Amino acid sequence: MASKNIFFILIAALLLASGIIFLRSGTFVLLNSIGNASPLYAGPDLTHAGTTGTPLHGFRIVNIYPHDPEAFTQGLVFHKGHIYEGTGLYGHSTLRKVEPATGRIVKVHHLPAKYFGEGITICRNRLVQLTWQSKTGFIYDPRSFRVLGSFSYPTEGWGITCDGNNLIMSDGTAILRFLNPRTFKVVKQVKVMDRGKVVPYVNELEFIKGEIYANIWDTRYIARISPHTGHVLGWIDLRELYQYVGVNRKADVLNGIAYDPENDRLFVTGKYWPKLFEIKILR
Ligand SMILES: [Ca+2]
Repeated sequence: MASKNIFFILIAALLLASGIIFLRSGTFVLLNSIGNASPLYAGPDLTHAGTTGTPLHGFRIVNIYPHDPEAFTQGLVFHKGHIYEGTGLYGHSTLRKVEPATGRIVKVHHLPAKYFGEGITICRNRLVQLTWQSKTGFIYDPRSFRVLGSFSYPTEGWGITCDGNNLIMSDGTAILRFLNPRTFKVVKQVKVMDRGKVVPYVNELEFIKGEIYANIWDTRYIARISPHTGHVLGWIDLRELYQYVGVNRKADVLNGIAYDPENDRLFVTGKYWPKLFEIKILR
């Protein structure tokens, strides 16, 4: 009887040991695969910023406006007195027209649940909205939000803006592609670099006075980028904005840049942020 018990204890111990070995090897594989993945971008190298490095800009808050805290902001544009906003997530993606001063949504279009909405822009009186991994962009009448058509692209879709002639889109890498707004063919591309270092995760975009302003995903900085070379001309440090967003909320990263050229007003917000900020860049 005793030998039978010892036999079962041995079997149990063997099963336990092999289970532990299996789990450990599984964990090892998991850790190893994460370890081998390309490291996340840690943000701009500001070692020499403001001295010999890329210029670093502060900012001043001009106005604080309400923003829908349920908006997972992926695209932001100012057009004829209104903010146009694209939001993301499957089943929640929208295109909306918003009153800047109140945050009131005056028009909304819901994307089909299979699309994850991304950047938006208005180019030659056509509103364009990208989707994240569906390789599909939608074209709308900016007044009625009527879908006028769609186009496809071979990459992910992240941010989009318009330089007056071409669409400029980001895809999560350091590459910015310039597309003909009628044919959607790539006419040029640049790689975003900061003093020889690649800047990946280029996200929401805005073309402002001959430069491309870009949120760099998961950082609290906006890059000023030359559309000619892709070089970073300056970093805007928006870390201080986070204190106005609230610490106990689900507020996510800074994302969303819009510009009112007539009144030289710059607006920024973030995913699930309860505020839209009008700011001035300090130079
Ligand atoms: Ca924008």
